Amino acid sequence: MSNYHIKHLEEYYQVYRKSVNNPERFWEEIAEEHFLWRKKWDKVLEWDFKKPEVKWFQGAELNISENCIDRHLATRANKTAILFEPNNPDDDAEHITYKQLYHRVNQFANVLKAQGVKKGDRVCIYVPMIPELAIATLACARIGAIHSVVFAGFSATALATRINDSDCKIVITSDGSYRGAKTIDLKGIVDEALERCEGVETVLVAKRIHSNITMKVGRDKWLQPLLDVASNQCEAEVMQAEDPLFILYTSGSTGKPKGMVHTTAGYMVYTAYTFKNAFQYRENDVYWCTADIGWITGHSYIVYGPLCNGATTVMFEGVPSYPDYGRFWDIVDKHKVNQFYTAPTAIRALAKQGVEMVEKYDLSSLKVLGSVGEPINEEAWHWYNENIGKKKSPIIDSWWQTETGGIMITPIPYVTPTKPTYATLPFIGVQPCIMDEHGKELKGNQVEGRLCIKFPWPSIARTIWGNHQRYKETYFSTFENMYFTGDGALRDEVGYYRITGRVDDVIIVSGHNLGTAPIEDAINEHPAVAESAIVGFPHDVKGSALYGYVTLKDSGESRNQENLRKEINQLISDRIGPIAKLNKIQFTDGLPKTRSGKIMRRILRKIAEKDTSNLGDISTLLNPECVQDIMDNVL
Ligand code: 7RM
Repeated sequence: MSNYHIKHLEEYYQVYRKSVNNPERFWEEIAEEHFLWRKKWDKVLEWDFKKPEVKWFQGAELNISENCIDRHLATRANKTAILFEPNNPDDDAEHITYKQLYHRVNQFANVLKAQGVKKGDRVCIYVPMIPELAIATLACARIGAIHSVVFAGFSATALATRINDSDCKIVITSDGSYRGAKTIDLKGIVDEALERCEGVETVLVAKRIHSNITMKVGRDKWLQPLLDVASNQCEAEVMQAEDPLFILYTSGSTGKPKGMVHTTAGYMVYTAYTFKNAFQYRENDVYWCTADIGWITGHSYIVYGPLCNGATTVMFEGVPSYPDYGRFWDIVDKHKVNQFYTAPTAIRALAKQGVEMVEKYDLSSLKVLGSVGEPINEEAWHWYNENIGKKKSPIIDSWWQTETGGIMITPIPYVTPTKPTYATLPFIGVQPCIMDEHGKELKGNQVEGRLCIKFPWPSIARTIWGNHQRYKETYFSTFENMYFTGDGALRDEVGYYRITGRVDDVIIVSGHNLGTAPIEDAINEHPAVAESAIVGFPHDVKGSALYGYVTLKDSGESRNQENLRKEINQLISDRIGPIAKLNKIQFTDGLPKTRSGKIMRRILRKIAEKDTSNLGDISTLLNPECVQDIMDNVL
């Protein structure tokens, strides 16, 4: 039996038990059979959550770019590695084969070397979703430079903070980017950011929109002419298993962003293994994850996981609404996509458009649907299942984090029976547990509390760049000897996990612990409602009371708002109980969201508490403009 590809539920349980009973033996087998090593490890695992310290495959030597590319050349040279779908649907898609990717990554790696980039240097990549983005990350990996990809929708301030925190000397960017009907002046944003970044010596600029930009002499260089003269052969740097591969910033609930550090071998083994199984990828499948490579989802499941498996991975430059809301389905139809991975926020936005936008397209190629990023509400789950999967494609509601590097709790499609809004079972090798507020583990089924992980998995982030103390405090100090996720979860009667949302989203009303997610689910069942977010605000009697922000499918909804409020509270009362009824319901045109689509409850909470003196930096939001409007209409 090959443990690498799980095909039945019994097999899942059997392999899971093996992975927990003897993790070292288990991961060693996976690592040995499916990857290319320059030298094997001396020790599989060394760990201590108290320090905290985790080391996988110590002593091993490898290069992840060889695993993503070179290793496939013998059998897959002419297979499409990256299928690039441009913003404009009238432009041709680009099929980059493994052979071409090999040459382009090597050229890019040689350009970086020529610019003086060395092993261990940090390289900031601020590039939109064009092939150069994936190629730049792989080129860094090839020469052992640590990439720090910053999502190309972030502001100059956010970019500058990230460049300075990890002390990058070089920035890779483009003249601009396309976003639906708009263009964005990326280079202008870089110029503004660099006024605050003294350490940056070089900026490499890819040409995308052919705009008229200024190039600072001595600092800025066009990328293409350098690539044109670079050799397409570049020997891969030999890396130690625990050498950092990349830094990726994730925003904390307070303070400056945390630069999560992922290392080479463990990250590679885990993302590759989860990709294969969580998506049931087969050799000729076309896989598409709609995330941006600027997020961990893109790092692990557009670039590294798929390419390590020799997969065809779609990279989409545009947005779901351009030229119209049928774009995702148009792409699925056009490229015969087999696995489709997206976020609940996108599903809800598309569901709002009605099924006409879906019905125009042939979606019969789809075999697996994925969801990630936040809890998927019932309503969205069913819409996805019925209209996109036609009740034939299992939905994998996959829970994980920037910090975990790879998928942690997920159904395995065609293996684990799904249940709406449940991430279901831990992935192989993952040992979750549920803790109460006092630090006691809640054993058995039908329990609810805080989600922790007891034992290291290969792709756990090793530290926060430049601040190991903060890493320790954030993840290893709340519960002894455990990794604390910051999320709440429940385990049902059969052992399935449901993520109830960030623990800071738990609101205590008259002594009852209420998670925001189930209340939002109930509200979203109302046919007029598009999205909702619940926060707490101080209340004389109840301690906290509930404040709901609701957006309607038809924002011009002429119905009486008072009636709508009653209907919404009736629904909550029916689904959860009268205790969860909302004291205040504010209708709004938009909810503040992060660029990756997570609702910023922190801001909504402050507004509901009427404490708007310090909302924090809202410039990195997707839609900062809605904040003022919400404040103006607060109840
Ligand atoms: C992959 C990613 C992590 C946080 C995490 C959760 C939430 C992610 C799910 C989910 C419920 C899911 N990384 N989250 N996936 N909540 N169900 N399937 O999103 O670092 O950007 O965010 O996202 O709160 O802690 S992330």
